[in-house]
Order: sequence, then structure tokens, then C-alpha cells
Amino acid sequence: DHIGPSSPPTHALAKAPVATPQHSVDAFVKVFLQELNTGQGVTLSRSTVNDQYLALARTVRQYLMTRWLETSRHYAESGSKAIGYLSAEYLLGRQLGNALLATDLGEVAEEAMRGCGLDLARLRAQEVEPGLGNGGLGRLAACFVDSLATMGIPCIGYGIRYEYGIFKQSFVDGRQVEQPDPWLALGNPWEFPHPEASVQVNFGGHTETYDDGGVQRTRWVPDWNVVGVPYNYMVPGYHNGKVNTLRLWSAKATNAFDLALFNSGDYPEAVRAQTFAENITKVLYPEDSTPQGRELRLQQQYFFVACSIRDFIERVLGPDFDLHQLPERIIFQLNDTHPVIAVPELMRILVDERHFEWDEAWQITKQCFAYTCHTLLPEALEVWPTELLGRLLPRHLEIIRRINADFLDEVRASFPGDEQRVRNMSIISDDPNSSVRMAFLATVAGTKVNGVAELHSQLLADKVLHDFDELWPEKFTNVTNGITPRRFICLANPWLSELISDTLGVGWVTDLERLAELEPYAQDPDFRRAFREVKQKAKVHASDILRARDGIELPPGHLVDIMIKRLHEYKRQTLKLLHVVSLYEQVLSGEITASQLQPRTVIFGAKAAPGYWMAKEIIHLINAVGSVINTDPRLEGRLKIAFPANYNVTLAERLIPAADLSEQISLAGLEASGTGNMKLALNGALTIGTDDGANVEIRRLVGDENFFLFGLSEPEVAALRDSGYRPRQYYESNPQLRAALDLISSGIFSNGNREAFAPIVSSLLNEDRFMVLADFQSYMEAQLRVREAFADEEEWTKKAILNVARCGFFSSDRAMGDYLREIWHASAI
Ligand code: B1N
Repeated sequence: DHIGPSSPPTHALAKAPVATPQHSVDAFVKVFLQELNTGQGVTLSRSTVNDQYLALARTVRQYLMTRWLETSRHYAESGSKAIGYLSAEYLLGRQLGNALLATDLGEVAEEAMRGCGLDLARLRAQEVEPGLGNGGLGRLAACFVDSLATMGIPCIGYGIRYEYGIFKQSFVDGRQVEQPDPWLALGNPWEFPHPEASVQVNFGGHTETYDDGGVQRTRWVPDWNVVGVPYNYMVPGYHNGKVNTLRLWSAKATNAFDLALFNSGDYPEAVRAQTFAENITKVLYPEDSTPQGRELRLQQQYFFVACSIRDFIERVLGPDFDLHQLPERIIFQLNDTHPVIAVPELMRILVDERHFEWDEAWQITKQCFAYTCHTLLPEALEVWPTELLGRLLPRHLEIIRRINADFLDEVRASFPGDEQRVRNMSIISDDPNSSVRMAFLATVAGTKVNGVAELHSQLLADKVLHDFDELWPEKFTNVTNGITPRRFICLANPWLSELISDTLGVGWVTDLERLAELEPYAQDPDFRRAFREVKQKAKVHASDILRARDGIELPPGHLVDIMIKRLHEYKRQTLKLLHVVSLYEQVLSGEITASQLQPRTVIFGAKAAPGYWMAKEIIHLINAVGSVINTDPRLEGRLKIAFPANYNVTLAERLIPAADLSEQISLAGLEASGTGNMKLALNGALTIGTDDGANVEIRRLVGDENFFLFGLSEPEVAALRDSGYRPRQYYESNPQLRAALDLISSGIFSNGNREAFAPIVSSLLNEDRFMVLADFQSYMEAQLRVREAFADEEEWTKKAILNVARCGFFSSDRAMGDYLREIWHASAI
């Protein structure tokens, strides 16, 4: 495949990329109409909203194109070190608004569309968000690539172009129902396919040794393959003229794969084979935190990682590049264990294909990877049955075995005679069935291993990977997560952004620590009034969205209490629900009157993994409680539950600015970091939370008086567990808790059916793995403090302002700075 023209260009215009269109309404309208006519093949008068959206997206794209080409050329010429961010998930959110923000074209586009008789907001609403991730981990990857582009750091994000993203959620009789997410159906103006740059990926078969001029070598004889087609996406930096690349891979059947079958005359079988290959990138696994160890998932992981490494080595660096120098040009960051099969893949390329000595190949490989762990839940640590891995990737299993053998020798040398330790640390476990522990492989291979918040990193080193920390303490480090202020403040909350910019100037967007300069304004009554107006506008906006989207009414004047995150028992949506049920029960029993309730609406947003039965039962219970309390006149409209279906990035952007209270109530020691907690605090919500994940750092920064702490600490959790936790004891000794649980069991939320929610109640009473009952009393008391604090409007506003002013640390720009300094040893060029 030939690159470039066959003779040098002579025409003056042909020597550089085409110029960016003028930053003016006229120029914008002109490009837009051109895109509509020549791109979509329609006139304005006959165009649909989708035509208009696509033409608008392509128009904005034109403003980024030259910058994109220039950025790639600049990186290539500089020969600097790049970041290869390897992530199976990118939860990008809508692209159009972000592209307009990055290019500062928001107002131009608005006026241009008005001039065409169109409404920009309506066209923006036409975009289906790319939901190529489950939750925090995928959204983190999207924030990180945004920050790297904004900081001018060479980065290629590598991932998977799932044809179907995270499922669409709806509720039928209060129960979650999943529908596919055909996000590509109406066309995707943001991607650039490059089928000519496809990469072949092999699977299965066996290995054999052969004699190569006196040297014994191994080769892999695969028995099937697919090709990976790259689709490039722009990652625009904010107001800096830089555009990085996100390269997502899509699987296609190879010719060789089906040719034999076509020739044999078995047409249906040939087509089936094609479908089989293309299944690999068909759908995102909708499991957050609890991977199920399915063969297709391992195929996905190897597929995108094999494509990415080959792409970087052969396309980005070129076939003549001396791979001894690889560590000077790339660091692959492993976003959890999902891409860790990249480690044996790079070894295989170096040893089998490029004929490096094993030890030299290992020296190089070790410098090219770093590993981020995102969990502490034991069931979330990925392991693959050795049999499965060996069947799908026989050569990789051999390589892992050798890495393991060398590694265990090192352990024996450091801890002579300690065979128990050797067994505990082995990458390949043999009990009860042999399996490969991916976190161990990542730890052995990575130059660095990091957790995602201080407490999490400490628990990783002290508990989950303790033996590794003893062997290599210098490997372990922390980088606390961050979020991009571009999407989660500028785009999501234009009202707050304007207030901050009017007060401080615009520099805060790329230097979030400057929010500290807001601190004195907490004492300024005029600023506080303006701040409340911002919150009010956000509430009105959120309320408009919820009405249009879900038919939900947000009563004015309510405290907006928000719990938005995946549904998981460890996150404890049931604790939030018990609070609501208890308030209801207290009114029913006459313990308090409705007029004593602080008017509040509790908003839940949560998807449950389709196979996670208990999580789906909890969704059902939330909806059941909501439909009863929302219509019970005895509450006088002072307590509501809103549970909009299909919580996603787009909805998050609408809800977060409207929040007064942020619920971060996981059992201490289980939420690795959380990032919603940061988004909410930066938008002026106060947190009610446990000492868990990044809550610890949020509380330290905003101050105890501006944070509602409750619950057991992680050491207390461990101690209670060791001493034998008996949840029923709390039920027996706490009348309020008993009354709330009994109310659920009474059938009041299930048309008299007393069994409907028995599994939830009995799981809490008999096991309560996540100690909901132990933390109930403390949570109720903290909610009383919230209620009191919210009653004093001026004091609450001060606290909210201080939350914004003191959370600048949580910018993903800061997180990227930490990675660059501590792990990647790379910098802007
Ligand atoms: O990663 C986020 C953290 O802020 C959250 O605390 C953490 O729960 C989340 C398997 C995961 N950990 N593990 C996953 C996602 C998908 C999957 O298939 C595991 N997600 C997290 C960012 O650090």
C-alpha cells in the first residue's frame, strides 16, 4: 500500500492540508450547507433533523481536521515518547458539544443554525452517545484522553469499536428490561474507517519448534483468524489547536477465512463463519466489576490488543524501527487487567517474529507497560481458565508459563524456602482448577502498578498485592483519579462556568486549582446569591429534561438528593432506600408529621448487569417504593423518588449540576475511587459519604464541616468481619431499622404480596455482605445533620461554594500530570 502521491506536488494548494474554514457565522453556514448538499445529498428545505445533525457534525469536523493532521505530523517528526492507552472501554458521551467547546465555535454554530432556521439544541439532541463502556472505568479513559489532548501530550487511545454499546434500560412494571443499543444505526460522523490499515489477528491452533540455522525457535500455527479494521476518532484538545487520536478496532472476517468454505460450495456455512468473526466486536459486555470469564470476552481482549501493538510498531513507528528503542517511544498503560494479554503478545512479537533473545525481549517488554488496578472486590479480579487461554492462544500460554517460571525463581531467590509464598504469588494458580491470574501478570510485567485513590492504593499494597509490594515496594504508587472540567463543568454547567469565569477569568478551565481563588467569595452575600441562581437554573433545566425524557416532575424547592452510579450491592443503593422507607414509616406511624420532613427528591440513576439478579431485584424495589410514596397524600408531596431509566453520560451531564446532595455511601474499602463523587462536588453538591475511595481525599480537601461523614471505617469493617458480623442483631436492637425492614416485608410496596421483596430483606438479615444494617444508624444521623444544614440557606451555600473552590485537585489534568511524572516519564512536546 503506497503512501503519498507518486510524484512531488506542484500545485501550490496541494502542499499542505486544506486550510481551516473561517471562524465566522458566514463561513460556518457555507460549510454547513455544502455538507448538507454534497455530504447528505439533500437541500435544507427537504432535510430531516438527522441530515441536519450529520451535516452540522461534519461542519465542526472540518474545523478540527487541519489541526488533527498537523498534530499527527508534529508528533511523528518529534520522535517523542507517546502514551498508548489500552482500554477495553471508552464511555465518551456525546461528541458534538465537546467539539464545539474545544474549537470555541458554540456561539458561531448557534447563530449559524438560527440563520438556517434551525435550533442548535435540537440538533445536538439528535446525537446518540457512544456508550462504549460500563461506568467509571470507561468514563475515566475518556477523561484521560481529553486531558492528554488538552495538555498537548502525544497519546493514542486504543480500544474496541463495539457495534452495540451498553444496553438501553427501560422499566416494565418497575423491573429493568434491556434493549440493544444500535448507536451506529443513523450514521456516525465522528469516525474515519481505514480498512487499508487493517491488521490480521490469529487464534487457536498449536505451536511448534523449528530449527532456524542452528537456533531452536518456536512458532505459532493458528487455525483461524480475523482482521481488525481501525476507526479513527478525533480527540480535540481544549482551545489549543491539538487533536489526538482514539483508534477503535472492528472485527471483520478475513478472505482466507471464508474462501475455502465458499469454494467448497457451502455458502451458508461461509456466511456463518463471517458472522462468527464479526461477533468479536459485536457487543460490549455489560458487566461492571464482575467479569464472567467468557471466551468471547478473551477474544475481544486479545483482538484489540494484538491490533493495537501491531499498529503502533508497524504503522506508527514503521517497519524499519529498531525495537531495542521501543521503550523510548511508547508506554502502554493497561486500564485494568482487560488488556494485559498485550504483555505476552509483545514478547511473542519480539522473540518469535523479530528473533530477540528471551531476556532482552523481557527487558524491553517490562519497560513498555504500566498497570492501573481499579478494584478490590475479589470477584472482580480477572482470572482465565488455563485450558481456555491455552486453547485460544497456545503460544501466549507458553510465554506466560515462562514469565511465571522466571518470576518464581526471583521470588525463591528473595525468600528462600518460602514455598507457600511462591504458590501464593504464582501467575498460574492450580487450585481448584488451573487459572491465570491477570492482575499478577500485570504486576509482574508493569514498571509501575497504581491504584486510583489513596486508600485504594494503600489497600492494594497492604492486602490484595501485598506479597508483590514486599518484593518490589518501588513498583507501587497511587494516582488519584480525576475528571475533565471541560465536559463536567463547561459543557454540563454553563451557568456555573459563566459565574466562575466572570469572577476569575477563563484560565480555570485548564488550571483547575485556580478554583481556590473562589474561596473568599463564600463570604460574599452577592456571590452566594449568584451561586444559588446558578443551582436554580440547573434544577429548572434538569427538571425540563426529566419531564420531556421520562415524564417525571421535579417539585420546585426540594433538596435534590442524587445517587447515580451502577447498581451494585457494595455501593449500597439499599441503604439510601432504607433511609427513604424509614422516613415514610415514621410519617405513617406518626413518629413525625409530614410537615417535619425536609422537602426532598431522591434521584436514582443505575443500570444493573443483566445477569446480576440481586441488583435487578433492588431496582424493582426502588421503583416499587417510588410508586407508593410518590402518590401517598400523607406525605404532602414532601418526599419523592425519581428513577429515570437509562442513566448514561448525557443524563449525568444534566443531573449533576442540579444536585444539592451527593450520595457516596459504599461500604468502606470497596469503592476503589469513584469519580461521580468528584463531578458532584465540583458542581457544588455536598457529599454524604463513607470514608471510602476518593471520598477520603474530598473530605480532607473540603473540610469536615463541609462533608457529611458517616459509617464504619475500613479497619472497623475488617474488625467487625473478623469478630463475626451478625446483621440480625442490628435489626433486633434498632426499632427504626426494624420498622423500615418490616414495612418492606409488609407488602405495602407490592400490592400486599409479602414475598415480593423477601430475598432482599433476608439477604440483609442473614448475610448483609456489605454491612448495610451496621451503617444504618450512622447514616440516619448524618441525614439529620444534612436536614439541619440545608435549612440554613446561607450556610449551605457557603459550604457548596467551598466544595467547588477546594476540589480543583480532581481535574483529570492533574491526574495526567501525576502519571506523566511518576509513571510515564513523558512530557508535552
Ligand atoms: O473504576 C473507576 C473507579 O472510580 C470505581 O471506583 C471502580 O469501581 C471502577 C470490569 C470494571 N473498577 N473495575 C471496573 C469495569 C468493567 C469490567 O468489565 C471491571 N470498574 C471499576 C475508575 O477508576
